[in-house]
Amino acid sequence: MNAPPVALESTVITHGLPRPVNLDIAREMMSAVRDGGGDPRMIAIINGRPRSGFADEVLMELAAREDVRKCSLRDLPLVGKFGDWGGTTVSATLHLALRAEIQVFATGGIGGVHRGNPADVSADLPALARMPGTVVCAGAKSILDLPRTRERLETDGVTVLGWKTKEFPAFYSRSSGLPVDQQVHSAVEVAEIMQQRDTLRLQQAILVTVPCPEEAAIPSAEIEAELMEAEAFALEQGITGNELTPYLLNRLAERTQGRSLVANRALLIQNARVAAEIAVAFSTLQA
Ligand code: PSU
Ligand code: MN
Repeated sequence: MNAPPVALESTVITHGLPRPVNLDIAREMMSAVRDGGGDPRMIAIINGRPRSGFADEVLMELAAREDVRKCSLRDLPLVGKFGDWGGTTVSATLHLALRAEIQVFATGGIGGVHRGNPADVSADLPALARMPGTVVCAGAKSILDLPRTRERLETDGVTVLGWKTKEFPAFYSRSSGLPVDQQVHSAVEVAEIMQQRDTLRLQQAILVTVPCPEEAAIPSAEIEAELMEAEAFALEQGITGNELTPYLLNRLAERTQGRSLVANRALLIQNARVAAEIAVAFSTLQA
C-alpha cells in the first residue's frame, strides 16, 4: 500500500511559531508523519499557487520570508491574483486539502470565538461546519472563549472526538472542563467514524482532539494570568482581526520563557503522528 497523504497546516509555521525554530518544527512534523506511515504534504500558497507538498528549499523559504500572508478562505483569491506567498489557516488548509483529495490533516489548535470580542469568530468554525475532512488538533487555546467555541462546534454539527480523553483539550493544557462528544482509543476507531460520516453524506468535519503530551503541558491556572494580561493589552492597543491570534501567541511565548514553545512543539509532533495513523487506518478500510 502506498503511504496515504497527510496534510499539514502552514500558518502555524509562518505565523504561529518564531523563526528559525519554525523550520525545525515543520521538518519534525513531516518526519512524524512518515514515522506514522503517512506521506506529509504541507499545504501553502507559493507564488500565488496552492501547493500540497513541496521541496525542502521551498519550505526553507516559506519559513524564512517575512512577507508571507496569513490566508484564511477569504484570502485565497487574493494571493492567487497577486502572486503572493501564503500560510494557510485551518479553514484554507481544509479547503485545499479536500481539493487535493487529502482527507486528514494535522495542525496545532483551531481558531474559535475570541474572548474580548465574541463577534470575532474564526473562519475555521464555519469551514469545519461544511467541509468533510478530519482535523487533528490539540483543541483550542484558552486565548479563546472555549465554552462559546465548543457550543459553536455543536451547533454546526462538527463531531468532536477526544483521543484517549473525555475532555476537550485546551492546547497547552490537557483539560478545559468541557466535554468531547466521544472518547476514542485508536486510529481504527476514528477511521470507522469517518466512514460512517461519509456513508451518511454528512458534510461536516470530524475534529480529533489530542491532549498535549503530559511532560510538556502547562497547567491552565499558570497560563491563565498571562493570557488575561495579553488579551487586555491587545484590546488597549487595538490589535484585532487576523493579527490578534499571532500577537497573543508571541506574547505568551515571551511571558512563559519559552515553555509555551516546548508545549507547542510537542503537541504539533504528536498531532502529525496521530494524523498519519488515522490516514493509514482510513485508507486500509477503503481498500
Ligand atoms: N491557534 C494556534 N496556533 C495557530 C493558529 C491558531 O494555537 O497558529 C492559527 C491557525 O492557522 C488557525 C488560525 O487556523 O490561527 C486562526 O486564526 P484566526 O483566529 O484569525 O481565524
Ligand atoms: Mn479573527
